[in-house]
Amino acid sequence: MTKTPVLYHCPQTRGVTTHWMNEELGAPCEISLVDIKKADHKKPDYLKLNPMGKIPTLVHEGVAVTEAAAICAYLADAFADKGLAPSLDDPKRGAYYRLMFFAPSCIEPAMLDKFSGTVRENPSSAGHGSVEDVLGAIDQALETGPYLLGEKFSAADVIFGSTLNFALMFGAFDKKPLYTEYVDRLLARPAAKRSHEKNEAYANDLGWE
Ligand SMILES: N[C@@H](CCC(=O)N[C@@H](CS)C(=O)NCC(=O)O)C(=O)O
Repeated sequence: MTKTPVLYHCPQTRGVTTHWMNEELGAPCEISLVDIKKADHKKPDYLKLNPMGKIPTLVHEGVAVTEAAAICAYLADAFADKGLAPSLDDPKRGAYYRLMFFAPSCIEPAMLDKFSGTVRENPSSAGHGSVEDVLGAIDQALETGPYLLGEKFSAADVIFGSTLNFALMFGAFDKKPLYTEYVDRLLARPAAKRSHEKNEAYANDLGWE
């Protein structure tokens, strides 16, 4: 690892997920605040890094990584000594990838369907199927615990847990104990608490109410 990675971040956005990941790793990234309320994320220099004009973005060794799940996966591998990703020869690597990418591919669109009241006429043609199928798969992923891969916390929990937390916070999914106990376990982690405190300070620094 030569250069310091820069995490372009804004409080109260999905950037909070990657900020928490950074804290889990001992905060190796420099944080560059992007004020979404001033539309900094739509300025030409930022759009060169993230053509979607979305938060978060990571830049490392001159390469931009976008998409919160990709950033978490990238950081877990870049700082592999921190043990947040199973090693390449660990059989758990498959479950790790599956659950990490299940969050943006399936949990997030199911959450948005619930918000918008969208009922898919043909769930077979939707990548996430139906909300019921997604909830069933979440139940199965959480039934062993305490973390997705069992006893060991991983970057997959950061993405999966953050996405589930958003869905619960915004009332998309029922707050059943299987979900709330898992999310509470994650939010009680020292790194998640530190991230929360720092994000409150960032919002203050940006002059947000
Ligand atoms: N698929 C992206 C989604 C990122 C995203 O939607 N970020 C929101 C904040 S939560 C954003 O930047 N919205 C600003 C906009 O689209 O103008 C990811 O997972 O990183």
